[in-house]
Amino acid sequence: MSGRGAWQLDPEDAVLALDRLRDARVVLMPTHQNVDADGLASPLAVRHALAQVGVEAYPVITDGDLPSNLRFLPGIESVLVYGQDPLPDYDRICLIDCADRKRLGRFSKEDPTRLDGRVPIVNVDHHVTNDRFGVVNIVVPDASSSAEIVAALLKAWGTELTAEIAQCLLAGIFGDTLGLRTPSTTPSTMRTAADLVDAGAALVPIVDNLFRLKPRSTVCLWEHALGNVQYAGPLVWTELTREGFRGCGAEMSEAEGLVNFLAGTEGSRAAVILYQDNDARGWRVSLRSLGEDVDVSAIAAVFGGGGHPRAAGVHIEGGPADRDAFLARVAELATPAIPATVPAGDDVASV
Ligand SMILES: [Mn+2]
Repeated sequence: MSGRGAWQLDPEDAVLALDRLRDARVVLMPTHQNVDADGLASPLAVRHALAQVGVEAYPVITDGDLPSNLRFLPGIESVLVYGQDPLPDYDRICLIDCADRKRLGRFSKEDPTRLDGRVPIVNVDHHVTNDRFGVVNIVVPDASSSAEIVAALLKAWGTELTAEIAQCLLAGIFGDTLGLRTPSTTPSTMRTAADLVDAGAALVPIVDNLFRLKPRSTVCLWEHALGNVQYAGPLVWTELTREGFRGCGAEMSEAEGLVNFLAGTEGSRAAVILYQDNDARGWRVSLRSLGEDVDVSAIAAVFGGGGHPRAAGVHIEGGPADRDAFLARVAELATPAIPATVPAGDDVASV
């Protein structure tokens, strides 16, 4: 395999991961906060695969409810919702698509020792900021999605690629690549997608549920968000308040496509959406870069966040003044550096 974005799974890592999971009684697969298609469909695919070798595995939603647009995924009835469903007695953790094991919603917040390594963690991810916290780490930043990595992993495991598994994996790939449209989409992403369709994945439910169908509450939420759009230097930004969500009867996942919509705004360099926390003590922030010259994962890292160069996230604490200071700093960081033109011999103090 060669060409842009070519990567290969380390076969030894694949074997190690299977060894670590196959001898488990029960594998728990907590998903990242505000779970998306890749974050849920990839663990679901692994659940189906482990069932073939007689191992039980359960994906867990770690904050909020099951997003309604992901209910079409095969096996969704096995997904546990933290705080609603009792957790099974597990002896292995498999984190997929989780760059940061400390940000797993209430699962990590209510008992951080769950992720201190006492229960061995298998870590599968494609975020460049993943700090390889597992006993086995399969981290491939060049992969478009965790689902693309899992597709390679299951091939290495000799898993039978059923229609259910194919549907989960294609949903994950489509979710993260916006339907094979992002710069992270490579020829091999497309080949994997084609293989999944060959194996029985159905395109229409994926496109309908991830991109086309929306409840009226989503239109209401977008109206609210677009009505508050502001421009600050190189930034286009908006804020979604608790009242906005409540007034529209909308859930968090209904805002997902908004930041990508704003990221197409000509004349800006980065798009920012602030989602007010439920306790109003801060904001979850989504960042998107409009061009290759702005690395939003580097900007997010300044504030303790992370992600990909073109799409990143961070959490900020405080009130409106902290929010404004944050936006001013992000605007500064997204502004192209002006080459130094200070004439030789000039006094620094006069600059
Ligand atoms: Mn992902």
